[in-house]
Amino acid sequence: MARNVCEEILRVLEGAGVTQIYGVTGDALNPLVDAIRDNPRVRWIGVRHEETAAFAAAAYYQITGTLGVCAGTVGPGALHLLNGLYNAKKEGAAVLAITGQVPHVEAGSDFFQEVNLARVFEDVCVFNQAIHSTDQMPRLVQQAVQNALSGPGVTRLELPSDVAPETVSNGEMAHETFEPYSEVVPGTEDIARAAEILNEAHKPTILAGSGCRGARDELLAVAAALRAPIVHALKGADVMEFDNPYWVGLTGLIGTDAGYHAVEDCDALLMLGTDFPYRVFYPKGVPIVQVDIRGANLGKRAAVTHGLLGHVRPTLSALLPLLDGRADGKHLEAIQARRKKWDAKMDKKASLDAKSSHLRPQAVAAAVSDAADDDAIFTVDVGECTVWAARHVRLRGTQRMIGSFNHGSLGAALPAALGAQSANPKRQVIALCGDGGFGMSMQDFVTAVRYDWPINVIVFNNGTLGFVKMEMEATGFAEYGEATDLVNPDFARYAEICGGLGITVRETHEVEPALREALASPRPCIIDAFVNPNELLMPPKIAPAQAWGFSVSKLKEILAYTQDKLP
Ligand SMILES: Cc1ncc(C[n+]2csc(CCOP(=O)(O)OP(=O)(O)O)c2C)c(N)n1
Repeated sequence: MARNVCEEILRVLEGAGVTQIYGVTGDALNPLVDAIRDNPRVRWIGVRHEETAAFAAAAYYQITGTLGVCAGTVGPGALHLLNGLYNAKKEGAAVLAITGQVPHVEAGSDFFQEVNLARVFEDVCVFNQAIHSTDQMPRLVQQAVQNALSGPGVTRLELPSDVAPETVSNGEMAHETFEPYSEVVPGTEDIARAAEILNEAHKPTILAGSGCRGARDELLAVAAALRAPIVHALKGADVMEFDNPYWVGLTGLIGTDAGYHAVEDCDALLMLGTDFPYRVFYPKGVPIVQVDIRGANLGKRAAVTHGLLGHVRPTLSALLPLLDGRADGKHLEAIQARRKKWDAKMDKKASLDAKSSHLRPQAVAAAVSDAADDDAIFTVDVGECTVWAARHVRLRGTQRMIGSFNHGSLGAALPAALGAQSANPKRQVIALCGDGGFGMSMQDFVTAVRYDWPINVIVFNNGTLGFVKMEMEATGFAEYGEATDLVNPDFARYAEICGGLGITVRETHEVEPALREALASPRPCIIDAFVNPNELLMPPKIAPAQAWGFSVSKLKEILAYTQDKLP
């Protein structure tokens, strides 16, 4: 049966398990959506901004492991994809972007909407090709898929409007796409050297990243053998249940006291599947063993003593029988004691009956955590809301938490919620957003209404770009409301106008009933939570430069709060 170029694209994508394409159509993409109209397996998800499409496609991959696909038409439509695609690249998601292009007859003439997309997308893509002839079909599509999955990374196929509807003659040459996966185990000598270093340590600590996904049991076995606390990066937060005694918290600026000290006080560090970027939070002068499947990550952030190329799970299985460490458990106990104190402090901050005239964002985050399903998916925006999520959402090991954790883009949480919910219509999806972040993607709340996806959006409404305000204050800039204050619409009314459920929360006692109503509702929902804008973020370690930036009164506030935590 003769197919056109777009039908051939769909045939290859179906073979890779793709079930939906997120995008905004127009011009060169019209033949593609026309082909999808008649396709029973692939669905077109019409969004209201192409950036949403790219964020959603990345989340779809992160949750399902299946290629995410997004589409934007000629020129501006394609350009709108870019930030979301960078997010995919930096979060390690396999995403294919299909973009339009002007017809060949106009190429190079500065035609209406013409943009040199090959050049624009060069940096973000691992594969970036245009379909110039039907003779390239379907091999070019197959390569775009194969390259995306192999990275994982971002690829782009450009579809000029004259080529898109043409009939393909050699479609029978189509071949499968393969999901390349093999478990890589470092060589025995490498493993033995790693064991030797770790066995010497009295106070070893493990730093775990998202590369530990699927290696929970092995991670625990090695932690137990070494008597080592496990600190995690934000991207690895959902690998293990929060209350596991070895799982002591996050390090970094938004980390915890126990997480910070576990790394700072150790005499050997075992880094597992993490590219945690903040060099100042790595220990100095102690041996570091690093395991990563990306060889380029070895030694990238810290002075690594021994780097092993491998997947975390089989590497730990091979390492375990060689471990007979010297640690007597005192380091682990000391960190566990710190963690207990920290958790108690956090519990107090997040208590729903906290005696505060303001609604505390911590209390909102903790209440969301308590109310969530065991297999809930949290999507997290960037800003102070990231901190509330990191510290007060106590993941159970069966839940997922995704966000723009490496790219750090505002506005990612709502689109990621759409991508996650579209992949799992029955799983509870909760987006935790700042009012600034939500404002950047709120036009696509109506997409959840349209497709009957019961996403739950919690807006931590503090009327300001809180994190930046804090950042400016911490670095000694004068407050400048013009830049950081926000004038917001009524988000709950906005939800209703879109056809969703909207609830406003101003008082602590309103939080639980609001969550009950939202999570039980089959409609997408926005909880507009008016939280205290003056809640203090407390880094576990306050660098002197930051401390000097604070006014004396702020410094006192922090000191009162952190007590013995200053270096
Ligand atoms: C697209 C984008 N623009 C700007 C920034 C810089 N930035 C980081 S956090 C932040 C403020 C976030 O404010 P809000 O969403 O209200 O959350 P809050 O910090 O108040 O919880 C900004 C502007 C960014 N990370 N991404």
